[in-house]
Amino acid sequence: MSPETLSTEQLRASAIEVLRLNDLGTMTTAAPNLYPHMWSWDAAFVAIGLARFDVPRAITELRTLLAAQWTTGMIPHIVFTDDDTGYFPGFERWGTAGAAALPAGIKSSGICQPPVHAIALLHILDRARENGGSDREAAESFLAESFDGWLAWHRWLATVRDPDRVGLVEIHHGWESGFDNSPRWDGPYSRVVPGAVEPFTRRDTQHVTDASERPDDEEYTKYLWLVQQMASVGFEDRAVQEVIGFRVRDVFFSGILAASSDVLAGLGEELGRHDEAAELRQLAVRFRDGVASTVDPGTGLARDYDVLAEEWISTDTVSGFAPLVAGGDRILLDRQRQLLRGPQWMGHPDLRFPLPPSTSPTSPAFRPRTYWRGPVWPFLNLLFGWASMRDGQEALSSELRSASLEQLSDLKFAEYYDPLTGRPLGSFAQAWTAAAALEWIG
Ligand code: 2M8
Repeated sequence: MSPETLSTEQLRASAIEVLRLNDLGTMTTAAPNLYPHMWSWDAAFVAIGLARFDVPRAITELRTLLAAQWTTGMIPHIVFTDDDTGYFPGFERWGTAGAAALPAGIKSSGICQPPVHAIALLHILDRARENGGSDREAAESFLAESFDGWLAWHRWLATVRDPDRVGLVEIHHGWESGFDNSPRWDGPYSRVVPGAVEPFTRRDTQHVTDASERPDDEEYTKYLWLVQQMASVGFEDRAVQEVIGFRVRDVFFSGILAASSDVLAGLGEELGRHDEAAELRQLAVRFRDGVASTVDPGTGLARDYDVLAEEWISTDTVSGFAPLVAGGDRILLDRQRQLLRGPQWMGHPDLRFPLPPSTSPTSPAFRPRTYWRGPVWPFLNLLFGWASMRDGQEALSSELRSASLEQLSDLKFAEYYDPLTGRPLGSFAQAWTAAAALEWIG
């Protein structure tokens, strides 16, 4: 259906229906079949969407996630529901049951995902304050109740995952980046040599039209080997760093930590937590500088760093725009915006919609239908839109908004889209895609 014939109200109603469909009461599944559990950064985007029509439910989403926080401060990347049969690897296979830092009664994975949560909390507060009354009261009391949890999360990332204080977050699995099989990780994964991995049966390939949209079995073997390595030391932070075969400084994760730390600092100031707010502002500066330090002067894109191979990772992927998320230096950001709108990215002549693909169509690594190797991810566009508004770049935000609304008017709420044909791919009724639609509608 074209956007002319589809009313905003229809799009909104369908997006709400998707969030209701995925709602298990106190958590939202990332997708009905492919992802029947709660994912950390999905939950944050879901909360942004929920806040557009149900502030108390949005608060519940973040509260559920925070209840799974490990005693170290880490927020796990998956919080499992009791029905553990639909997804692989489930709780049993993760082997986190024996981890000393897992809170009692919680079933979770043993790794994390990018910290978009403070940004979600800010959205909830903004909506609640517009609504006033009990929404406002609930959101403000949730802020007071949860601030220390988010603070512990940011502190854990800044210490355990940046021990050398370089302003870049170290990850130990492609899943931690959220960009699972991006060309960013081809180099590091090529050096992961799996030992004996227990036999496994995947479930993900049953829920997509074409299995080649997903990572292959060889990739999965490496993913599971890394999980086994972590489990072998009980997911203890220091020991994991010693044994793990994948250590990468993730620039996009770091950009999110910078942006989110600034937001959390602002919320801390509201609560009169001035020392903690000052600490968070310093973190924001450290990670913003860290991100800026990775920019390749030739390409203008930010880069990841492979700690074990001691080398920069240069790929034409959307993570190269981490400075736009982190904020900061005007000259750098102006140059990045120009690049983003240029012919390698949003301005590429073959694109169905002018939206950034996960890998540039001009890159030899570009695969238009394969997961994180080329498709457009709607939730990422929302993140870039938010950062643009924060930096007073209304024109860019509005370009992203109108193209996104057009893309999402197919009402499939797909996990990702083919950038060239606009075809919806991966899971349909994906929760964070519906949430992005709701937030774009406003
Ligand atoms: C995808 O990742 C999971 C593993 O965490 C998977 O493929 O099984 C990624 O797109 C990730 O970014 C996302 O959070 C998750 C749920 O939507 O799916």
